[in-house]
Amino acid sequence: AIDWQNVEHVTVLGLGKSGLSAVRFLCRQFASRVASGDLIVSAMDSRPQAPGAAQAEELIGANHVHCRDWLLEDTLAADVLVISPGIDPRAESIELAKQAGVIIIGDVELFAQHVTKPVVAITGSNGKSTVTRMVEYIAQQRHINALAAGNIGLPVLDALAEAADAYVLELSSFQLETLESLNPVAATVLNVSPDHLDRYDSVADYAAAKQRIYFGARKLVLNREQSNYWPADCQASVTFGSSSSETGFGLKQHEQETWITFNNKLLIGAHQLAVQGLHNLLNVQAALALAEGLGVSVLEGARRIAGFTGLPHRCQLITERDGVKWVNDSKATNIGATEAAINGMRPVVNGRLLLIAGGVGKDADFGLLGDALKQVDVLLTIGQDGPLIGQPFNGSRQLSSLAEAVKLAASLTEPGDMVLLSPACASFDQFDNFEHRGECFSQAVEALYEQSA
Ligand code: UMA
Ligand code: ADP
Repeated sequence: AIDWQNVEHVTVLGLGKSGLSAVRFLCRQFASRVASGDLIVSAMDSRPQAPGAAQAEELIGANHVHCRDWLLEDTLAADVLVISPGIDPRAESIELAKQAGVIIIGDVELFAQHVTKPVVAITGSNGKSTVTRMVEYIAQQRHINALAAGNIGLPVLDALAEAADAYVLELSSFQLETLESLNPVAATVLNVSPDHLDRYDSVADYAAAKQRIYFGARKLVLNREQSNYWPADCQASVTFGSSSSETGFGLKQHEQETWITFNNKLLIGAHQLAVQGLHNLLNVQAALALAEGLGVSVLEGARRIAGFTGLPHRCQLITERDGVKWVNDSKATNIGATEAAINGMRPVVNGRLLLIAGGVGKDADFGLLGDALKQVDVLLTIGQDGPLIGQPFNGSRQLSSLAEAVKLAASLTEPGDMVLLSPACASFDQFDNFEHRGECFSQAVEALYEQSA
């Protein structure tokens, strides 16, 4: 842990959500030292109009907030650099400062060094937010005041200031890169599929960042289908997966229904759950295993999770009109998520499956989507990398906007069909974020039916 007595100057890099929460935390934790000038807190952001600059100025003074690119002299002037997840620690000015003895830390490691309540930690390429909310839900149903935080939206250092019995953290690979001392009561890497290859050299590097979540974990929740990503020591572990299994969580067919099993005994049937798709059965398994780390037995957790209805923008049924289902899976920002959506949805479509995909591909190899696309009948693409997705598909169409794609889809549908927005891409070429993209989709669908009404 940092010996704060010997720290005179800490600089927060990035003034988005995490950076601002770090400034707030430092001002709260070291109030008297900051007030007396004994500890200097400064902050920088390379955007001229950083979102958190005004609030940071109120907290630490305008003379300590700088909105410009940082230089080596800036990073070397600090004893501690608190870097935002969106900032790559391998940047030269940060790497050289580290070599010179400056401590490089992220907001989650700062949280870890100060938290006193149990923490459940969740990472993975897909399903993080869903499983985080599931664990929070199970715990809250049991009157444990659990608070979800991290990549899901509430910065962990802001969560620390709120009353909670336990924290359920969604952690991105970026946040894990600088994490060492979280020591969670339970932790999982849900799955690894290629993502963020614009920041990592290889999938192995990306997976290695994710595996840091297991440091000091009391209970490891492991995906049986990806044992290549298990840590070297996994004694205190429980596994989950889609196969049947003597121990841990599995799946089994029973009276024409798919059931989740625990230690090979039927636990809860897919028909008893409000969430849809095979991927959500795996999410439920992981959530039950993690909630046990907070003292909720598997049997009780299974009873509680039945009422969990899922999150917006994740395989969410928007409307069913004239026998056509419109499904918003805007949160699918990588290939793995879109694959899961296609595999999860195909069995529940009687007619044809129309897919709308595309956006910013983050250097992904879309050839990997080929097998899943075989289950798609009509492919409409949008955005910067739409053509890359459409290339191998016979007769795909690239549209200039999501609204145009919705219109064309509507003209092609027949009763029994499903139109699925599952982009396999980030959204920022045409939208503010994935929520904005999902809302635009819903609005475009609503507009269709308003016109025809
Ligand atoms: N910045 C610089 N220089 C850089 C890069 C960024 O100055 O080289 C500045 C930007 O100008 C901006 C600030 O840093 O003002 C943004 O920081 P950030 O990108 O680290 O984002 P935050 O606003 O702090 O939000 C972060 C997470 N974002 C990222 O990891 C990119 C949020 O996850 C998270 O909810 C939030 O912390 C609270 O913990 C979002 C995300 O997109 C949802 N995550 C990625 C994902 O899920 O795929 C990892
Ligand atoms: P994350 O927080 O990791 O992005 P979300 O729960 O928000 O995960 O879901 C993101 C996308 O991944 C959605 O499109 C969702 O349908 C899909 N998804 C959810 N769980 C899984 C899973 N276990 N495996 C693959 N895809 C999943």
